[in-house]
Amino acid sequence: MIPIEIEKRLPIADVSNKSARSAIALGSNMGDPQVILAAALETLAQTPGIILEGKSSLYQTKAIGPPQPDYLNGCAILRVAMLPQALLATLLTIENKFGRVRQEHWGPRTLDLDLLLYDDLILNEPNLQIPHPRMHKRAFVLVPLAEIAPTWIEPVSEQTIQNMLPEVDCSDVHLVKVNN
Ligand code: PH2
Ligand code: MG
Ligand code: MG
Repeated sequence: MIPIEIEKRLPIADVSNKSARSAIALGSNMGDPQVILAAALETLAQTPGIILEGKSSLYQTKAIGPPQPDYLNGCAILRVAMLPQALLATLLTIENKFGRVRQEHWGPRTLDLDLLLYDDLILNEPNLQIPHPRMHKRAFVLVPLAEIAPTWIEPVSEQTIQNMLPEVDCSDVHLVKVNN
């Protein structure tokens, strides 16, 4: 199904020819997170219909949720020739390829890929909300995203990422690996 917001903006016949810019968050706190996030980015870059346009540094972050190891978090900017639901399905397939087993809510995971932004789209579907509904509260998302997309306007708050950053506590977000 073509999301109604996109349908309104584009004649249907054009949709498959258009590309969109999307921001995603990456996280891992099981196995070797640095190896897993590097491999996940490489997998995304190799996926048909996805161009990896940017990747942030990686940060060690204190886990939010039940007690569990620290996370390694980062963000990436993708140029995608797919609609949001297809992109979500692609991200879930990559998570599964890295052995993601859905267990505890907010519990530890080998790889988590969250869709944050898709152009200036606002989408509310049962399985997919864009912008990600909690991104504005999460320093582990805003710190890496501000590195690679500081002026992107989050369409619900209509604030740029760099303006959202001072509203969150960044004291538990520590640079581990500088983007290269
Ligand atoms: N992801 C979660 C739950 N808690 N905490 C941090 N620091 N980083 C995450 O990526 C994270 C989390 C569920 O997706
Ligand atoms: Mg997540
Ligand atoms: Mg997720």
